[in-house]
Amino acid sequence: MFQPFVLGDLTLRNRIVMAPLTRNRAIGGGEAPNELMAEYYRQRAGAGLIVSEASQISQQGQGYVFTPGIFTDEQVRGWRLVTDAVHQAGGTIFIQLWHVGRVSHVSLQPGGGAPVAPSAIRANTKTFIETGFVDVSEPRALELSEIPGIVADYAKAAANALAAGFDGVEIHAANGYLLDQFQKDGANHRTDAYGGSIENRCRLTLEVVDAITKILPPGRVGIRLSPVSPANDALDSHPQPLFDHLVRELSRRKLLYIHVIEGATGGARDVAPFDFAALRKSFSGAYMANNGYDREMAISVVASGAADLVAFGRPFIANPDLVERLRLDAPLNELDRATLYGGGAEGYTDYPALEPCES
Ligand code: 8OZ
Repeated sequence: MFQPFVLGDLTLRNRIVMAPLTRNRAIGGGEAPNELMAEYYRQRAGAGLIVSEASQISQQGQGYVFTPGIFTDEQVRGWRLVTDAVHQAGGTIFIQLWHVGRVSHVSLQPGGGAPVAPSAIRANTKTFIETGFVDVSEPRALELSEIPGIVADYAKAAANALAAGFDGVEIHAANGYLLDQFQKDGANHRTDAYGGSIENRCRLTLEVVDAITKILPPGRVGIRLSPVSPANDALDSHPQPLFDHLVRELSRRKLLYIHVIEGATGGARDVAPFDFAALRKSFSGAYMANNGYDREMAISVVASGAADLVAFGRPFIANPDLVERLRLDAPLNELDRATLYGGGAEGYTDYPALEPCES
């Protein structure tokens, strides 16, 4: 786990990944990353790979206040601060490309309009806006004619990611956001080419993959999936055949990795039966395991060959030097939940690293 790992044409310093983590620090206007964010990521460059916090590909794709975007020139310039800082520290960083779909609020949408979704079904979930936590707004179903524009927004965001200096991109197709809403029959009741059969429900995700892999080689593109997670109220009645199909199609397209949330996001690993090993078996690229791993579980999943990479989320928030702490089996700092979302440096860049040993 602590040895370099060859991922496609990249050599990572170890197999430990910093998972994407929403922190809402793009507070200076225009949802652009800033020096504070660059410092936060620089501190965590000891990870084999950093996957950035989810970053909206368009204004329509934003669902929470102060999350960074990757669709304006100002945002690209802000991300350049981050990628330069991580690269100077010897790290590797991908950006996670995000469209929230129905998990949004009118106050964040262009012209104060309704958030968009595969179907006009409101999710039973909350978001946070400037005034605090609120129910998400009633969405409207996307017109068939609007879908090519969303695919084009993903492609433009991928081109922007290259311009900002990222080593690759991760497509966020998990946690009940737009692509997962299309994938899962609990949120997708469409009767056109994007609804109904498994093939139709995976169509948008695969169109996004195909558009992005015209901008970057597939060996620089990963994807995040959460087959059985109830996050943001998107569930499927038969997740195994759905995700077996999707992963076979991703394998055909030679994507770099699948990043799999095993169980309920940030919760129970055994929330529903699912054969994750079957996904690994049908995928030609790397398997990145995520969800509730500790040191022992991570070492064992890598040693058994069940995963190539292990992503840690919350432990990376409180432990900028997480890799070093895991290597030494040193104690971990505790997470402060009050400073997770929004605010400034407190609870963001002020978690201490281990004191260097005297030698
Ligand atoms: C926590 C808060 C807001 C968004 C996800 C992007 O669950 C998120 C997210 C997590 O994937």
